[in-house]
Amino acid sequence: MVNIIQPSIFFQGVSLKGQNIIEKSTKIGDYTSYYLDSNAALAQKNELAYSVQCYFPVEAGQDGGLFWGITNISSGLVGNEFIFTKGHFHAKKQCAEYYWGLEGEGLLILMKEDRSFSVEKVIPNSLHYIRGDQAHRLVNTGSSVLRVGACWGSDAGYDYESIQKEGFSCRVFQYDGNISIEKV
Ligand code: PAN
Ligand code: ZN
Repeated sequence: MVNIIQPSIFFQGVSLKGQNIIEKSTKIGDYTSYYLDSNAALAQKNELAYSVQCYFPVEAGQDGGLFWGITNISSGLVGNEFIFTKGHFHAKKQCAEYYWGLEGEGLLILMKEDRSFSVEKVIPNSLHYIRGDQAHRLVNTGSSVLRVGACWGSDAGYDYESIQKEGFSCRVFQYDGNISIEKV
């Protein structure tokens, strides 16, 4: 008799449910200094900025494994700046990642170490290949939650430090109802 293993992880709409799904929430107050208007960020410190549901089937750092996640970014502004993820480089610069749009609308900022950047529109069913040498940040420019799927190597690791210190060379604002993408 072959024992058929029943699936233990399911999509519920655009959410991931099941065994071993880890959820992590980040409030605006967890990264106030990342926003241009850090005082506005402080005033909104208790607001949820984004949550991530992750599936880590192997240990972090293990060569050749894959991690999977869904990021849910709140809609809204901090001052005039749209809410975004912290963003990071991968510790291993050869490790790429896929993002894809599930719900809502936003922008993916991709920045190389020389601070040159490109901006991709994220919409439902859009697929985004992030090269290993590109820092990546999602910005919710829409009026509802932006949900984005991700798949990356378990050995990729994270380098948040350079973004924390230097920031991204591109910021996205709203002025008079218009989206303004600015080089900084
Ligand atoms: C994603 C990100 C997720 C949250 O799973 O970790 O969107 O963004 P920050 O990690 O920048 O806070 C990913 O890119 N993993 O590699
Ligand atoms: Zn990543």
